[in-house]
Amino acid sequence: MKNASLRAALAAAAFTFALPAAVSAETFSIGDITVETPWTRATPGGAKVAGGYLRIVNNGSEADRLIGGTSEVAPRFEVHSMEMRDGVARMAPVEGGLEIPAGETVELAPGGYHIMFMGLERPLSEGETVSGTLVFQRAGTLEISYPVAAMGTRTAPGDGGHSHHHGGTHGTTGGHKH
Ligand SMILES: [Cu+2]
Repeated sequence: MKNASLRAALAAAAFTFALPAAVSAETFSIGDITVETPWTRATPGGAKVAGGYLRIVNNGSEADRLIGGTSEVAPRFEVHSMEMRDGVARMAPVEGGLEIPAGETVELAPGGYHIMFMGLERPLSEGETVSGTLVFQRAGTLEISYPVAAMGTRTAPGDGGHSHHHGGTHGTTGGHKH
């Protein structure tokens, strides 16, 4: 009896931990460009910006550039770099587009390059999906969608990052001084 209930509890726990993976890791392609696991995350009410994260693979023999895009939740789309200076995270728009060298993969993730949806028209809620486009100089316009992960998520849903320690100093909006 004890065993059975323990097993039931374990099964329930396994089910709970399996849920984040249900936010499926999607892949989108156009020409030589493949975009893997786009995601964004929930925002506090009143937030004016949200970050977009994904991996861009250039399977071609020539460099391409991510030069713009759109989203259904904000009028402006920017690609930013982020670096730590004097212990403060600073973001800046990437001038001239983000280069994706031939045969290489460029990762947009919290703490580094990222997409920024500027002038957010409404908060993003965990579990919904935001659609948008990415515009590449060579490959053209690609329609993608971003599942919305929980507020404060640091790694791509489905990438197995659940066990990471989430430091208390990572604010969801603290570094965004736009
Ligand atoms: Cu930014």
